[in-house]
This record gives sequence, C-alpha cells and structure tokens, in this order.
Amino acid sequence: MAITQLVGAKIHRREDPRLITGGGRYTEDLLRPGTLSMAVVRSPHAHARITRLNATQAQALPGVVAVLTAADFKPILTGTHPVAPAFVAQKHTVPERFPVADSEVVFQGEPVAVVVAENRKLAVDGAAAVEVDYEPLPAVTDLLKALEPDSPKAHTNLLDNIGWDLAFTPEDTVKDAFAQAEIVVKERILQQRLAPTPIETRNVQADYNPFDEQLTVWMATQNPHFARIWIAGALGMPETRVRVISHDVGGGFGSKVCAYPEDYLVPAAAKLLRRPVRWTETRTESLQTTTHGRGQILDVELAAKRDGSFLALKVLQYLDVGAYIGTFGAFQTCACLLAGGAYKWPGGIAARTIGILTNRVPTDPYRGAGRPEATHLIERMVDKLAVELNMDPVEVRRKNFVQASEFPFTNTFGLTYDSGNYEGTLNKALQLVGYSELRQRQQQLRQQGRYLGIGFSTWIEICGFGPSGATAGATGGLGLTESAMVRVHPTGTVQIYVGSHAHGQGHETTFAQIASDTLGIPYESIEIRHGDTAEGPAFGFGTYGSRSLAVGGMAVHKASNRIVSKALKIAAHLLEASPDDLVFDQGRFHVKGNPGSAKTMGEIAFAAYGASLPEGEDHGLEAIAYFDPPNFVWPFGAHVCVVEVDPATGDAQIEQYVAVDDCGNVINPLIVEGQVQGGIAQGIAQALYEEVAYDDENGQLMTGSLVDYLVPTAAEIPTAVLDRTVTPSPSNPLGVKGIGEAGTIAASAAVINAIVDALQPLGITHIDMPATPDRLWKQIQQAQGGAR
Ligand code: MCN
Repeated sequence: MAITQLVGAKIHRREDPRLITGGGRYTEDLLRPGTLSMAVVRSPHAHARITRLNATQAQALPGVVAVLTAADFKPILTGTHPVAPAFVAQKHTVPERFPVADSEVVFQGEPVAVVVAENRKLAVDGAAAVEVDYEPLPAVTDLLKALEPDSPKAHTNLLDNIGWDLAFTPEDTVKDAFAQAEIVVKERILQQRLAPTPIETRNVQADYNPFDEQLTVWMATQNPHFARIWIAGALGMPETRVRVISHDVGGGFGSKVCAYPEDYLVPAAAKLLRRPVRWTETRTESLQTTTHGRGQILDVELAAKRDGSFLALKVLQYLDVGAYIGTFGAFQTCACLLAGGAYKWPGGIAARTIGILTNRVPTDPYRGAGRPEATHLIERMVDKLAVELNMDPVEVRRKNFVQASEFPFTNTFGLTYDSGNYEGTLNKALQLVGYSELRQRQQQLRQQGRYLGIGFSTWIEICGFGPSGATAGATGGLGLTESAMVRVHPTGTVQIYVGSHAHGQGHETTFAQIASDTLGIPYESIEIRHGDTAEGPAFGFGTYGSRSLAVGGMAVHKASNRIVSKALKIAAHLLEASPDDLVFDQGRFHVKGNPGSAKTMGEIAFAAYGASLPEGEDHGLEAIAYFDPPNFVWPFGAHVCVVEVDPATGDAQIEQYVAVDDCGNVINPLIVEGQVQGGIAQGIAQALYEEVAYDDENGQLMTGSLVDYLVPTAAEIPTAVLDRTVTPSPSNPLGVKGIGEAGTIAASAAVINAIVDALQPLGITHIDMPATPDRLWKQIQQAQGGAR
C-alpha cells in the first residue's frame, strides 16, 4: 500500500476499539486457577499504638488460609520501602516504613495485617474478624501547627515533624530587589489535597514458582521495570527472577508510579503460601490509601515596579508529605523551581520548601506534580499585581515574558528553557476568545449587577524527564533514559518493545506513527508492545512527567533509524550499488536517478534472514536504542477562562474556555487534543470541585467515597476551544515536547483568576480552592457586609 506521512496525522487511537468495547485486559480480569484473595486489615486511627492483635477467630473462619502480620512478613520482606532523594539535600528525615505496621500506626488505612482466603468475600470477612486493640495517640493534622515545638509528632520517635527543610536559594538573594520595590503583593495560596482517582483502582496478583524460583507479578502500574527492581529488592530476589506484567491500565495520573505496601505484601504472601494471591483495592481504600497530590500552603511575595515590571519573588512552600515520605514525594518541591513561570526576574527568586510529616496518607506526584502549584501561584500573583496597579493582566504578562529571541533561557535555579514564544500563544488565545469585546461585555454586565470574569494562565512546564545527568540524583543513581527495541520480521511485520508504559495516552498509536514514517513500513504492520519486563528492552523508566514521547518516542525513532542504516547496506548489496548512490523514499531504496531499480523494506526484511547478505553483516533486522535527551523539554501555552458568578448562590459557571498550547511538533493532533481536554477537566476539578477532607481533630478521612469526593462528570466540564502554536524543541530529533499534563498545569489558575476577576467589584482579591458555591457565597456575603 502507499505510505503517506503519518507523523502529524489526526488518526484515531488503535487502542480505542479494544478499550471502549470491553476488550481491555486489566489485572483484575486475569484469574489463574487456585488463586487466593487478600484483604487488608487497616488502622481505623490516624495515629495509635497497637496494643493487641488477635487473629484466632479470623484464622478459624472457613476458607481463611492465613492471617499474616508484620512478624510473618519480616523474615521475607527484608528490603526497604524506596524513597527517591529528589532535590532534597539539607535537613532530611525519612521515617522508616515497613508494609505492615507492628507497633504504631501513623495514618488511617495503614495495613496492620492481611487475610488470605479462598475468595474475596471470605478474605473480607476474615479481615473483619481480626481483633486489633489500639491506644489512640494525638494526630498531627495541621501543617503549620505541626511545626510548633510542642506539637504532637507524626511518629512517636520523631524529634520534630520536619521531613525536609531546604532553601533552594536563600532569602538574601532577593533582599536588594525587595528594598528597591515600588510595590509588593503578598498572598497565602492553598493547594488542597487531591485524590488522583483513576477509574481502575490499584491491584496486584502474584504467583511464585518454587521450582524455577520465579516470581510473576501482574499489576496496574505506570512503571513495571521500577516495580520489578523494588519487589526483587524487598524480597531479596535477583531482578531477573521477577517478572512484572502490566497489561491495560485504567488510568493512573501519577498515582501508580510509586511503591505501595500491597506491591510487596501480595508477592510475599504468594511466596509464603505457595499459591497465587490477588488483591484489588476498593474505591474507599483507593481514596484512603492511594497517594494524594498537592496538599500545600504557599506563601508568596512579588516585588515589582509601578509600571508593572517584575523585580523579584519569594516563595515558601509548606508541603504535607503525609505520614511517610512518598517514593517520589519530594519531586513536588519543583513548585519552587518553576515558580518564576514564563517571566524574567532580574532580582532573582528566593525559594524554600519545608516538607512536613502529618498523620495522613503520603502525598506523591499527581498529574503535574509541582507544576500546577507553580503555575497557580505565579499566575495568581500576576493578576493580583495587575489589580493593585490597575493594569490589564495581559499587559503585565507581556511586559515580563521571556521573549522569543531570548531562548535558550536559564532561570534562577539553573534550569534552561529550551524554546518558546509565550506572547505567540497569548496573542492567539486573545484572538480566539475575543478579548476586547469580552471586556466591553463585562462592563455592560457589571452595570446590570452581573459578575462576569476573565482569567488567564500563561503557563510553562518542565517535562520529558529527563537527561540522565540531571535526574540520576533524584532517583538514587539511575539516570532517566528510555529504550526501544525494533524487530522487523522476515515478512516485513514489525514488533517494537518499549520501556514506557501507556495507561491511557495512546502510545500504541503514536509510537507506531513514528516508526512507520522512519522505517517506511505501513502503520498497520507495526505493533507496539509494552508493560512486560520479560519481553521488553533491558530497562524502561515508565510513563509519567509527560516524558514518554520526548524520551521513549525518540528511542523508537533512534532504533528505527538503526534499522534503516542496516537496510541501506542490504539494499545496496541486493541492487549491486554503492550505499551512497541509494535514496530512501516511501519505504523503498532506489538508485539515484533510477526509481525503477529499487527494493522495498519488505524485500529487504526477507533478505535479512536469507542467504545473501553483505560481507560481514549479521543476519536479522533488529535494533535496540536508548535515548538520553540533552535537556528537559519546556511546553507552554495560554489558557483563558470566562466565568459568570451568581452572587445569590455562589455558583461559578464556566462560559468559555480557550486553550492555546505549544508542545512543539505534534505526532497525533487528535491524541494531543484529548490529552489537553482531559487535563483541563482535572484542573477545573481542582478549581471548583475536588478536595480530600480530613477531620481536623483526629485525622479521619471525610471524603472516603465518590459521594463525598466530588469528581466532576462530563456534564460539569465545558468543552474547551483548543488551538496551538508550534515551537519545536531543540532537545530531540523530532522537535517534540510533552503534553500529558499541560491542561492540568494550566487550568486551575485560569478558572480562579476568572472568578476573582468577576468578583473584583466586590473588593474580593483572592479565593481558595475549591471555589465551591458555598465558599464563594460566604465570601460574597462577607464582601457585601453580610455576617457570614
Ligand atoms: N503526543 C503527541 N505529540 C506531542 C506530544 C505528545 O502526539 N507533541 C502524544 C504522545 O505520543 C502520547 C500522548 O500524546 O501518545 C502523551 O504524551 P506525553 O506528553 O509524552 O505524556 P506521557 O505519554 O508520558 O503520559 C504521561 C502523562 C502524565 S504525566 C499523566 S499524570 C497523565 C497523562 O499523561 N495521566 C493520564 N495523561 C493521561 N491520560 C489518561 N487517559 N490517563 C492517565 O492516567
């Protein structure tokens, strides 16, 4: 068939027919004969001492095979729970974590025992029959009070609740700039805790074969290779004896990147009991024990001149790390490193982060991880300054943007933005939304007592993790690269094994598009395989941080090019020509000036396994490549949200949402649009709906079901008008940047800025998230002189 250019083509995801017709293969769908079910006995307390645990009754129940406690697991689980050091170097306390508590529980939902039974119902009944007595201890629930010397401690053996305290840059950095400032605006910005809430909850199945000492683990994970290292390490097994398989995964949003107790408990139980064991999280367990995101207080001060030019910024981040430091929890400190946003800060940025231990489930990366927080804080401050100066927020942005001619641009923290044109996306967004007419309409509506607001978010992000040199420190020594293995079979069909592991991002489509164009082989003949450590390349670092295309996709491109190089030599041999005289075009090698004298990739593939090869050439047509990018990639964009707030009810209705993003060259516009729409939905969800709530006194989760934790549906989320500009990244051969988190990074600031803008006539200058009708109504009442 004729081959056309597929990179850039808007083609439907090849995954969709399978996924939307119930044909997906999720871990829960697998059932091996003789599999036992595991249920976890969890602490009902946020903080308590375990005084007695009695399993006699549970053990005696029909169908219960075993009740296992810390004492049973300790001899078999000898490794430690992984915690990446990330950027944190100064004061750093990492409380030790074992998957099952034995004497003290430090968050509600922490495992204290597991029950393994013939089926799930029996396991759950068994778990309910395990008697545990607790002596409740005071719980640490308030971030700032946790820092007071007489605060209770999140673990009784701690001297204080400080997980880390790190000044990326000292406050002195900005002293002069603040002294010269003509205006300083300040705000305390709250980032509520969020629950990632993927549709498929976490699950693990394991089968241990004692004869070949092989452990197979099936699990919903975003990074099977990392999981294999962790599980092998914890069980003291060689990495090569552990196989992790992750078929389809129903979303993760970052929550399936880190290590969890059950990832160890299920394999350990399978090994101890010599039977396959499985466990699937309930929705309440998911809300209670799957890591949360955000959970921060950010104190921000912006120093500027009265003409709107920025001088310097101060950021102090208080981050609720929860009861243990999450595997990649410290990554959320990148809110500090990105706080400067798309702007120049001649007087510098002072940034300090304090990670605070509390008696709540650990926080870890959730879609955007640090970058939505950075965007929200800086975009709120820009708008606040604009109000104080009575300037148009667009003008303030224009005045301070890093200019297109100034790239590569190195920020205060030594991070180099690769390429950009920030004003370009803003201009396009203004045009799309009809900005000047909107402002006129706003004035007219104000005269009628109606509250229309326009909010901006000119966001940037760092993604595409990442250069091995820059990331090795953050992972404990392994530098984040990505790999691909391309195998062209004799019939010309291709299998490509990749180390990244899509869980909703459509890599099977986009990676095949790249390979098809590079190899000149029809898209339909190319299969992308991922998620099984036994069949993939040597190592993959997983799918998160919008890295898969910019790193993993480039490994596919690099390995495919290696195939083309070998194919060129075989073609030259078959055509009895010099390789220098051949042209590769549309899947055919032909002699320059003689298109009739040609060999197709299919013919070359067949020949590669045949009897006639160039001298010294190996048989076969396969290649493996690792891609280690020279820099991160830096997408950006401009989002505009238009809301109308009803002062009688506090309801904020989004009237229009426009997003112009730039992720460099685009492989598949349809997938990119889907990613942006989905991301925006999650940003709007944070701005208006979602919040993990705990009881202040006892650290009890109050949002333990989807009735209480308000995930919006399609009915609440508007369809955004999307457009883009294209500024290629110089950091990879296809000039691409990531897009998987962009919408979430941008949206909350645009929505809240719009609401604040709407309520400006009432003198309201800031609103915390989520801006629920209740919260807005109270603030409006207060502003109008009401008693609330
Ligand atoms: N793409 C493209 N052209 C570009 C950029 C990306 O065609 N210039 C395509 C890619 O080829 C890929 C998709 O867009 O098919 C996303 O690519 P990328 O930005 O590299 O992000 P990742 O694949 O690494 O995905 C991770 C990202 C993150 S960090 C979160 S969180 C997230 C997200 O993706 N979680 C998701 N999107 C999600 N989508 C779904 N359905 N479910 C989740 O849990």
